[in-house]
Amino acid sequence: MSVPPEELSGQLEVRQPQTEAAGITAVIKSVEHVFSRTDLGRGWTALYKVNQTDGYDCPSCAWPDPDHGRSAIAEYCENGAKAIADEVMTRHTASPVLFQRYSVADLLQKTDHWLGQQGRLTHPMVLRTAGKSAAPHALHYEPISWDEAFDLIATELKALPSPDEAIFYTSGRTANETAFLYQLLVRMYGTNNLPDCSNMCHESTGVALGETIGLGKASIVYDDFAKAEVIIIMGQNPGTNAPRMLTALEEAKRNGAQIVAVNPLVETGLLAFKHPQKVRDVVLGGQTLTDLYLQIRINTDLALMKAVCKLLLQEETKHLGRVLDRAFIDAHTAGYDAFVQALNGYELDDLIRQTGLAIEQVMTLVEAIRFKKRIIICWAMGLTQHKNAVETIREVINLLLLKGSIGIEGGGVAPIRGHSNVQGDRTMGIYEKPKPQFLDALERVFGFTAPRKPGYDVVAAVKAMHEGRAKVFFGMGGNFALATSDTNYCAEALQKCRLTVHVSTKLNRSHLTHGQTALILPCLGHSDIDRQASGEQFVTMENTTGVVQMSKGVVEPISNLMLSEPAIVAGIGKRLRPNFDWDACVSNYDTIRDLIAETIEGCADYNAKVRHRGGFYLPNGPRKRQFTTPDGKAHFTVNTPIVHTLRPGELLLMTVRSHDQFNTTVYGNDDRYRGIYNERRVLFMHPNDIAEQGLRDRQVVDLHSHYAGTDGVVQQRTAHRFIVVSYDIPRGNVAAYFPETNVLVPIDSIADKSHTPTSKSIVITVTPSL
Ligand SMILES: Nc1nc2c(c(=O)[nH]1)N[C@H]1C(S)=C(S)[C@@H](COP(=O)(O)OP(=O)(O)OC[C@H]3O[C@@H](n4cnc5c(=O)[nH]c(N)nc54)[C@H](O)[C@@H]3O)O[C@H]1N2
Ligand SMILES: Nc1nc2c(c(=O)[nH]1)N[C@H]1C(S)=C(S)[C@@H](COP(=O)(O)OP(=O)(O)OC[C@H]3O[C@@H](n4cnc5c(=O)[nH]c(N)nc54)[C@H](O)[C@@H]3O)O[C@H]1N2
Ligand SMILES: [Mo]
Repeated sequence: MSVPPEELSGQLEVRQPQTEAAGITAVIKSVEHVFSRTDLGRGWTALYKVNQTDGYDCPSCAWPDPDHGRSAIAEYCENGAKAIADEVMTRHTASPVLFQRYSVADLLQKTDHWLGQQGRLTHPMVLRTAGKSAAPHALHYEPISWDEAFDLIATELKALPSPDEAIFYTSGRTANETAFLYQLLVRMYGTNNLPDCSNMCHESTGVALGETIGLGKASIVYDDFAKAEVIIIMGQNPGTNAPRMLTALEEAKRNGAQIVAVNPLVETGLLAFKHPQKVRDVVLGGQTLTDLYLQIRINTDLALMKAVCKLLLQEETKHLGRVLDRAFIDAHTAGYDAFVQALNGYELDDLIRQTGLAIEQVMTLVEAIRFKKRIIICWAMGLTQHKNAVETIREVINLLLLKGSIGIEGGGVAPIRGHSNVQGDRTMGIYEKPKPQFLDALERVFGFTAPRKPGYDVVAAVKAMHEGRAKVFFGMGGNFALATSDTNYCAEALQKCRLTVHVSTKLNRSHLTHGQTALILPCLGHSDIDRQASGEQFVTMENTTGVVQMSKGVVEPISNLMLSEPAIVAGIGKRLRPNFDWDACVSNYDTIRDLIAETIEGCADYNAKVRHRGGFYLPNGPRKRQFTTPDGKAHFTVNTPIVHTLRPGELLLMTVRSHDQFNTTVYGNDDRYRGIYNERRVLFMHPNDIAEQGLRDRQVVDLHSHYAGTDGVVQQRTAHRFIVVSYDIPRGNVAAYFPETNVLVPIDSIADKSHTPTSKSIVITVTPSL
């Protein structure tokens, strides 16, 4: 068994969804979370220093810190506090005693919540299955020394017939220094097999923005929120996943901005916000945030964008020169005529019907932006994880280009990143398809021949392991087995490896779906003090708006056997490529930063610039209307909506995060804002769909996906035991939490071009559970 146990708590409680986010409850919850898991001194130190200029980067999301004036209390939110509590907790440790007590098979029976609750990993551990009895209950992880662990990894890597048979995954908490050193080692070894969590996250954004404006990052800075006239938030749940964004939205609102939400669910954080640090809000009630809530059907955002563009073109004929920015279109863009021509081929009614919205609602949005230019569009996983995600995001760009809203104050594109340093990891070269210029720079600075063949992304990596084309898996953080699609297939893939290695802070299911030999290597987290030969070190991270700044741990590591991530990379590097001075890099991270400065564009004087209070902004062409496409223009594109025609009994499922989780780390079983308590195995469903399916509210059901493989044979995948909850969601659409539902997403069901698993549109059927 590799999927999490499919059991119900038996204690589900459903209340009314909340109508206001944050507030004093959030403050209490956050403090509770930290102090229930650690001692007072550690807890305060950790909370007090998060996101301060002399502190460390919150391990939760990638939301930027204000450029001026950080809150004196602390720049953290409830969910940041949970992430911190999870990292600084001292009550328990996942030490060798735990592994002695529980076999791998025992641990597999536990829930992910339980695994996480065991606390920080303290010792390097090894599992050797060769020659052991096949009985899974006999298999235990045992302690191993760091030297032996490094030797083992180097020996296995050297023994591979080709470096392309090894896979080096990265999750998004890894700092720039680690990321740079790690990709260097991997490329010196000879492969570009560097898949990362971006492949499952904002890859569609990167592809779409790369094609249209030349840079796959946000074009706005923090202060633009306060200057915007309209902010459109599509497919994102900031109240849960980027709570500090609500502060920026509140400020925008106070300055007169209109806020529009586009989401199949009415998410609490988008409705109203009580600022926990403002007495007025706490006493009098919070700010209403959203002026217009468009409760759209799943994956019809492209149709909505098209309808809006069509209406804007009509408005322009009525108000000549006032709606579109002709000067910008003429000077800075290409492809306008083809775009308009294709748009003329669509009927407005057809487009709007797909979305499930009323024409009046769409018209309200058009009226909100008709004469405005300072428009920001934000988005996250609700747009990126569909088959046509790249085209949907390109259509968002079409709208902004019509309005001339990119590269101006208070306007632009704002994809909201997930993991705290996922953006920095890419800047540092964690990418399976590196640009030739990047590899040229590596060769110039380091004097070796870099591999030029593109490597595997996440989905390609899983298939390569499953088909025996890759034999070693190395994970720099993350929880690969549970985060990827098709959980069982992915677990089988890992189990076919000769060696699986995980550099981790916490025990997770990927450690339990292991290769023939497996290693767990415990590393320091963001909050831990990192001491090396030259003294205490800091690292650097990049946030959503492209600001790079320092992060320095503040609490004493709970085990002296943990190593920093750079030290782990160097330990392997010394054995694999001994002619490079890995020790110099580890003894003082300034050495790594000097190498970053020499290699990476925009990072000159890195060591000096990151020492400035608040860090520095990386170069960003689109922000200055310098589009870094081959012809220097921003591109209009022609995109086609997908019409989901569901057969009787079929539903379209999106997999979302609860308020009590960080990706695969489950902090608790509540989802307070949506009114769900004590249970994660729930299926949100429209009351009429419940009736139509012959079900009743709270009935226990199994979910099935049906997918024709490349051979045309339809395969059924099942996730068992979910409780139907009647909810305000469009007809035909359902929602459930990830990762429990990943088992339903077939490995081949991916977005065009970006290859992101289609985690937000899975056709399923539902049957009563036996
Ligand atoms: N506390 C906490 N913070 C996190 C994370 C976490 O797990 N916990 N994860 C981090 C990571 S890695 C990421 S990537 C981000 C994720 O942040 P989000 O993208 O906000 O996360 P999801 O829960 O996947 O929510 C997607 C939202 O899109 C909506 N949606 C789904 N399908 C569609 C659609 O077709 N159209 C539209 N318009 N909306 C749709 C859903 O209703 C939901 O509100 O958060 C980061 N921050
Ligand atoms: N169905 C479905 N699937 C999804 C998604 C979805 O919306 N729906 N979202 C996708 C997205 S957006 C993402 S980003 C991926 C996430 O995929 P991953 O990044 O692979 O998963 P996480 O759950 O964030 O990883 C958690 C583990 O990271 C380790 N860890 C935590 N902090 C550190 C650290 O500082 N250093 C190291 N070395 N390890 C650390 C801990 O051991 C912990 O168990 O999942 C994707 N999968
Ligand atoms: Mo993500």
